[in-house]
Amino acid sequence: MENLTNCYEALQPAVCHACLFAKGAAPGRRFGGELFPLGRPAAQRSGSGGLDAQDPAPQPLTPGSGEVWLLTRSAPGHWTDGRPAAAAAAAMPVGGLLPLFSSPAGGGLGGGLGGGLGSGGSRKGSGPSAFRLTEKFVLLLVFSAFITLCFGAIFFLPDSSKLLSGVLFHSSPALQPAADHKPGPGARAEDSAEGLPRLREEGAPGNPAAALEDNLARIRENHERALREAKETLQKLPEEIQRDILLEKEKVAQDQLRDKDPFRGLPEVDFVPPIGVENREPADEAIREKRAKIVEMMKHAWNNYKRYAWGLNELKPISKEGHSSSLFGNIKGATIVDALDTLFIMGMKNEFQEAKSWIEKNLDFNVNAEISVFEVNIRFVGGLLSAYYLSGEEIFRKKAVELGVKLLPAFHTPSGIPWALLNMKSGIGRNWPWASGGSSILAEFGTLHLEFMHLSHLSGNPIFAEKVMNIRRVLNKLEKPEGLYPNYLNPSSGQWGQHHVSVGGLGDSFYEYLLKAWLMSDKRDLEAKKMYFDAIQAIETHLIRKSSGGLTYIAEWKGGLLEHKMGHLTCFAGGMFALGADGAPEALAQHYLELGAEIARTCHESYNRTFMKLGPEAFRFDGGVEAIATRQNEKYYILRPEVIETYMYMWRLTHDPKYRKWAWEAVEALENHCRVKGGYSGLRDVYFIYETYDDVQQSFFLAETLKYLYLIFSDDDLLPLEHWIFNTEAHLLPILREDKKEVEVKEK
Ligand code: DMJ
Repeated sequence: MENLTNCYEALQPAVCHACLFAKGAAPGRRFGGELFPLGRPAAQRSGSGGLDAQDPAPQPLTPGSGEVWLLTRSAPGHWTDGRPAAAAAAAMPVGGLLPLFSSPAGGGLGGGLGGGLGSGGSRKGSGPSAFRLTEKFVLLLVFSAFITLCFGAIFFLPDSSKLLSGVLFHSSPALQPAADHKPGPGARAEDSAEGLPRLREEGAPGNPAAALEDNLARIRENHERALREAKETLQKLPEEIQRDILLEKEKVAQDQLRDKDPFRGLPEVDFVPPIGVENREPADEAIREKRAKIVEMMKHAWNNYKRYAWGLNELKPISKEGHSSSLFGNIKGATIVDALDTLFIMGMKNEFQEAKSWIEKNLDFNVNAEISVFEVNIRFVGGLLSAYYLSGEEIFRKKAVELGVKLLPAFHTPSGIPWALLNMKSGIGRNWPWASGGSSILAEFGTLHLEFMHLSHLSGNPIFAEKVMNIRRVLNKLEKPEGLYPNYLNPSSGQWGQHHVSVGGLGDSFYEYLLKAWLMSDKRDLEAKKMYFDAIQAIETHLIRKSSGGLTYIAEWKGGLLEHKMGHLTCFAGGMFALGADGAPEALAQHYLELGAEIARTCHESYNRTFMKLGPEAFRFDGGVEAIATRQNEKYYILRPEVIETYMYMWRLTHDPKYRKWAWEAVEALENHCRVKGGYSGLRDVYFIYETYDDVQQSFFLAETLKYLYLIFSDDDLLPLEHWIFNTEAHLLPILREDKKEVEVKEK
């Protein structure tokens, strides 16, 4: 505030108008005789020009908004409205150049001219005589600076040689070769405007007056463009400049990978054969048969996909054709990539080879379409990494890294929290339009960590790890309401959006990845461990409740109020609590294992209380019901894995036979209600006596549901949990040992 006062005293109102409304200035505070913000009241006093009827009312500065609001004359008799200075400046053809020279405090000469000179605005009411000597001096200074700049630009702009010859030395512009105006490869759209005066020049041979006019037009255009560009650069924050540098770096990395030699840019690695992939038959015959049944289900799903939708993303088992989801833009083959590791561990060698050769020939990421960063990461990057770690086939490593590089532009946000959606070709990202005030989603940006750490490990390039570690940094700096993580985080401000918390949709796999980051690091990532245990402690305090019928459930938290609803997605948490129990403080280890068992029981009840014996998308614990969906739009089942996933962890960690029993109930229900001639379909209503199909065989049915079922009916030495973690799409990633790295990265 002291600075503002000094500024005022030195320069007086004309110049200090902008100072008055700069960041932090108290609205309505008097400085000398001037009362008016640079908004409508001042302009109305002007008497000349004034506001057009259609002009929106200028907005006064709100305390702490940090924006400078200007009322600036853009053309005779017309006023720009009270937009932030930057926006208003951009709209000004001539006067608009002035704010370029504004002081960092947001005031300066642009504001001074806008409010004092251009308008006569607030000044005119007091008459020209009101200009003091100092003011006049300053205005003179500003004017002469502006004129000097215009003149100087003639000499320093890129085309100044032509200008000098055309204007000062009167040589004929028509003699200039037109070819030098071809836009280069890096030319931007606006550069094409450059071609315009050139054409005009060519149309005016032998007409010096027209040529002169054309040249002047060109000077004007060049001048304005140069100033626009300079203004853009000056307005960039240091972080933005830093981001541009990073973008350039990533482009170089991308170009390297696009090179003819597909393995260029990747270091050689010694592939270490994976642990626990020998596929021994279970000793118990009944279990063996059950396991064989799961393989038969996988064959039914795969063969129908192959027959009716090969190469497309998913299968429509009723219509018997391909299904494309916008989540993958026009990347193709989601089912192929998602199914790879399931095919491998089930010993479906031929199918695995078919999938591999399709990937070699057809999997293409150079697509001009918007994809979901989260979905592409968990299914495609995860699927390719897993296939590499199981088979050692280089094509999977190469494709995974290539795709990882394509996802990097999603992180070009002021905070480094990635966008949800990304155009793979342009590298332009954005967020889901429905997400709280342009926020990114916790479960999306929080579910990149495992894959990105492995991408750095396999590419020898730390950039992937840096991106996800930065996400963690941002999260750790933020205050958490009641220790909880809201589902929404704005990537521009780096602040939380709505305070909604969920262990189901929008939140779920963020918590899963904290735990697994710790486990995958061979328990060295203690920061992840702490974040995980702190988070679940807060969840237990604020979200976990017991119904009157004795069912433990995880509610959703909306700004302190509980919605007593649990999603099918939330059911993965039973497995998560049990898996993490081991790392909890001793007194709590048993507690977390029991909590996992309780969630498994509740989710089993949600299946058991339906007609189809398959669980609804969400179930409630209010209005007199427990573990039952009450809304029609929550009664569907789309072949989701989460309940079976929890059975798998509970079986592995407790060997309580009920988990195999429950898993088998699910198999029977899938066979009775979801299996159709053309594959497996989701159901629209699990409480209804007839099947109403949604006609989609989700790729995660092959990646997750069938894989977890297969593991439940296998011995524990198939993919032991001490050596592998599953990403959120059930893709396998090896634990990165400190002593014995799974893969030795060797310098080329
Ligand atoms: C899968 O794609 C993943 O498990 C994800 O984390 C959540 N949703 C689906 C399955 O329901």
